[in-house]
Amino acid sequence: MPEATYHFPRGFLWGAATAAHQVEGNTTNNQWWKWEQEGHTNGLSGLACNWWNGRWREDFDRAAEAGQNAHRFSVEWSRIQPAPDRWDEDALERYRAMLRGLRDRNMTPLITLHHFTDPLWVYEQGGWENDQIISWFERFVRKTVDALKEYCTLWVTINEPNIYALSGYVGGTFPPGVNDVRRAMRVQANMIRAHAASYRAIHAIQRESRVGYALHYRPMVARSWSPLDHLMRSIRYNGINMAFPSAISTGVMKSPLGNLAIPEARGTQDFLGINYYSQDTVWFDLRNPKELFTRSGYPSEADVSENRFIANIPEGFYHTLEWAVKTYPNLPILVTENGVEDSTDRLRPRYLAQHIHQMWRAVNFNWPIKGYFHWTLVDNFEWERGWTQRFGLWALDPQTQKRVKRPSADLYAAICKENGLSSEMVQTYCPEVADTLFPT
Ligand code: IFM
Repeated sequence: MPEATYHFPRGFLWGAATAAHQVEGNTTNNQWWKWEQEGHTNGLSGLACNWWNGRWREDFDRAAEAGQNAHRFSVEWSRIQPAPDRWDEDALERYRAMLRGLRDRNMTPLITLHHFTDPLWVYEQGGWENDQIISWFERFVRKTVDALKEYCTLWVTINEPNIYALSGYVGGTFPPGVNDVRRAMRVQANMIRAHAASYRAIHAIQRESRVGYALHYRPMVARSWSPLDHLMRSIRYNGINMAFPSAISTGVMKSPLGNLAIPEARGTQDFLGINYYSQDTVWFDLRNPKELFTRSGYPSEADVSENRFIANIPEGFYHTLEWAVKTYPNLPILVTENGVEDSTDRLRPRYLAQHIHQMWRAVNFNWPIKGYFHWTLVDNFEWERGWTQRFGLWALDPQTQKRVKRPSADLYAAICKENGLSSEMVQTYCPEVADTLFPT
């Protein structure tokens, strides 16, 4: 194997991504907490990583010592605005302290304003199906950005709006646990409108801000040559991926149920946030009307994670970045999430190295990829899957709050510190892919 290093451009952002409900603990005033108490999840978020009581400090230390120069976290709407007519200034002060904590550690913050959770008062009035959400959310965004603007210029308005809408209103695994494509599309339409309003609001408050959203993008291939499988692939691909991108490109939201004009959305992004985990194989399934007769899975030979939640398909990451750059030429791209569930760290080192390698290939075409945020720093609460999936560079025992470093944390630290991936790193942490990543 040749000795070599794949370097990234100077100033590249390397960090991890987290979300309030998954790390803070005791976020009792949102719909997810309620959903957990009703028994819909595999365990309870409880104290999570106990960040609300200050454990973010030691985790930020871990990240900084591991060479990370950026961090993405979300603020919890239900803490900042616990009731429609009440703002919690102490909550905002805690987020300011976290931002100062990042600044003290020379880490660039990226704040997500909505990451799957809604205050109960919003949920009880219909959540994102209620058209009033656009002004509710904009008001919350104004208040929050105004309070935090001293420390942050990078904003993600909404994380994975497609997953929020489809898991809550088609798959039924997220609250409110519904199966109705029409309602899912209404939710996405309101998310687009709220994103557009927030985009303008943030720019009005902070001229130098850079605002985007984080798209969970799923590249897809048809399972066979059959025209029906190809048709299903196209329906599913557009249904899952395209609502936001189409609205932002053209002002028209594309949906399997028809198109909807949302002209104010056009052009409302300064960067595209991409969350990539895996690629799906899609086929026609008469028994699945719930998902418009489409079904997806992974090939039987795929390199899958311990719960088969993710297949390690690094080329899919490259195709994702290629799609992004072709769809929005010259628009900066941030990889806002990428990672794998793996409690034993059997797969993660090669998953990480192979995905960084694909991102390096993309960067070499001068595609404007500006940073990478690994999901995630410390094991945290994985929504309906609870604690059964472990995405952390550090393992967490939620009972004792003890953190234990996984080997991948050292690999990622080496990558961040070098601003690149070397053959030596691969040889040390995942020699099984050395020949494919560094061919002779
Ligand atoms: O934990 C989630 C995150 O909240 C959103 N993107 C996918 C991650 C892994 O499941």
